Amino acid sequence: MISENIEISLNSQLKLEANASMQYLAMASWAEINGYNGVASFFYNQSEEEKTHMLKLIKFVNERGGTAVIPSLEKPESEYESLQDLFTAFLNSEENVTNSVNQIVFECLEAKDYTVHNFMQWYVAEQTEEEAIARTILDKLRIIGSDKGGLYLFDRDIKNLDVKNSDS
Ligand code: OFO
Repeated sequence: MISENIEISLNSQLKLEANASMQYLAMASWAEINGYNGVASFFYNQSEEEKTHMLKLIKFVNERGGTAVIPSLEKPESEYESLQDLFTAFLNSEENVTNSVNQIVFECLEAKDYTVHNFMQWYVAEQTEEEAIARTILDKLRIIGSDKGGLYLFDRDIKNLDVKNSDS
């Protein structure tokens, strides 16, 4: 059985994952409209991943005797100035999720709830990986700048990252 406070935190985490999923769908759509099909595929994939993160939480809360609250959807940001802008928003979103994951881990330790603490370790590892991907991509984009040929190759090559990504 989970405590009421932890149930509230897990429910707010699953809402964050749901919003991230919608946010990445909007990013995928922006990329598609702007001719970056590789980037679009990266974000469609990310959106699916976040949905699975949300589902994992829903099932866990229900299995532990709590009640998962299915959240309403917030309208995501759908305008971006550039790929740099898009991936900066991606990193910010992931950092936001990481902060929330860390906060729950802290609450678990305080409440001595080692079951939820153990469950959350999967999210800790996942966030480390996703933030690293976001930073690597931003580093590459910084080197490319506004070079059109570079952006074309970047869009083509992000598919390789995509494959690695879809394993998680
Ligand atoms: Fe990357 O947000 Fe889920 O965990």
